[in-house]
Amino acid sequence: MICVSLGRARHQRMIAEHQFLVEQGAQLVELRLDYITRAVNLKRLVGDRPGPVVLTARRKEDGGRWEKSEQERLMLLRSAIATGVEYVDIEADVAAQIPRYGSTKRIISYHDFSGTPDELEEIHAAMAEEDADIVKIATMANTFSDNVRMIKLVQNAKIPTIGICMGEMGMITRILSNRVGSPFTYATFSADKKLAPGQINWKEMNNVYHYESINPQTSLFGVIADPVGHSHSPLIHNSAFIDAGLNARYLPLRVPKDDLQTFMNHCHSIGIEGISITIPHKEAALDYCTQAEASATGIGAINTMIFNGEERLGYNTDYRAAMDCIEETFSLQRGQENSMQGKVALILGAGGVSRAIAWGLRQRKCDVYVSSRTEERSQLLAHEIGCNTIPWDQRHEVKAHLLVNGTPVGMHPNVDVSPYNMSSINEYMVVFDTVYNPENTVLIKYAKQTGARLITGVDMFVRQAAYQFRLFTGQDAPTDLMRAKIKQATNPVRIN
Ligand code: SKM
Repeated sequence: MICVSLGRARHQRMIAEHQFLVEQGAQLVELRLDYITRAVNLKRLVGDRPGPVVLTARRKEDGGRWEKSEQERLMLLRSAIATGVEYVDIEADVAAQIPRYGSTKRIISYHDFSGTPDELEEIHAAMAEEDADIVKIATMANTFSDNVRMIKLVQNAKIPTIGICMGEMGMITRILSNRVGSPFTYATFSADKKLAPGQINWKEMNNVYHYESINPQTSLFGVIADPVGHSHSPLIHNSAFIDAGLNARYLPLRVPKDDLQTFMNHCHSIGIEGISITIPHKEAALDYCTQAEASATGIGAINTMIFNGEERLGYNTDYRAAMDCIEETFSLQRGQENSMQGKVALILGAGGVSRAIAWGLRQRKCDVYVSSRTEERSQLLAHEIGCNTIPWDQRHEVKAHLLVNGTPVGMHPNVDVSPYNMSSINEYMVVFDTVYNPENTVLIKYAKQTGARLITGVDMFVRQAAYQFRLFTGQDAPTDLMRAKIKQATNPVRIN
């Protein structure tokens, strides 16, 4: 079950949104009384409620907005119980002052906005002693292992427990609540109204993650990145899993650069079977592979890892996807050696994706120039892969058949910039922008205006994800659906 948190300043708005949520199918709604700016009128708020509620009035130190006295707050919680609401959320340190009464269930809660304490089990045990029907612990995740500790706590608890790690890093604990045996999870009503850090929108929980049907048998995959919120991989992989009728889910896994080792140590213990890998981990992740395909070793980076017992298998589906796009656009035979001989490519950027494309083009005997704003990075890439470099301010001087943007220039939210001038693009060129959000970058617009042939980031993104889907599931991906989903998400609807 999902409990949708609602916090509005006015009774009328709270009541209306509660009604709306119930009409939309919400089974449980948390009314945050601390958001109401006037005196709380419980009779008005819940007297004629459309569905079950959790009532709470959160103090400032617990991330709430309660401004009045503590005495008034405790009175309000006692009154909430007296009105017979389904649940009241009471912080562990005041639980003894609020007696059980009637059929109202007690959620005994604990919040820590700075971290996940070492003594999690002891805190949980003390909370369970407070006449709890449900224990709820919400702490900030600072490393991936905080999620793992929280998940284990919930799985081993003798009393119904909701264990949530807050922040982007803790999102998986919210999505996996059902799987690990929590009575419910929390989600926000609208994306712009997050009542706790890392809270996921209710619609997204249903439409992207299909929360209600996640269970202990669900296979888990995900994307590791830092940050991870911008990634559309969860959207397209989850759509594909659901379309294929698979009991599998794909999670956003925020893993900071220096937390990769911790992630690798623990991901198996929570059942993750395979991952996509993006910035900043593509190069470092290769070192964790027990085996990697030859192209991945040649490139020096992977974007996919499959966990198979003790084995960690590395793949680079960016490379395969980019080469498919290029070979198709130049009408070349797939995988043929020398197929790009006599052609010149200019690659902007020297990160993971540029590396994969440069390597693939060199295999096909293309004459490759790499240009990066950080000269040392392009020098290193050129040295390792065997290609040329050109200083960033001279990039327009290369007469290229193929221009590739492997930089994030033009990516959301800085969508008004291009890494290359329109005056240097001509109709005989192929312009390949690896940025997929938005699809229609300024560079792609320039290419369209000049009549150049195009490869967009969406073309490549869908193909690399389709290869990943095959590695994850052994089945062919529903590519049309994946393309439709990503296009919907990255091409804003124009209202005339
Ligand atoms: O190579 C891909 C990766 O598989 C996923 C991704 C994303 O989720 O944004 C981007 C690319 O790096």
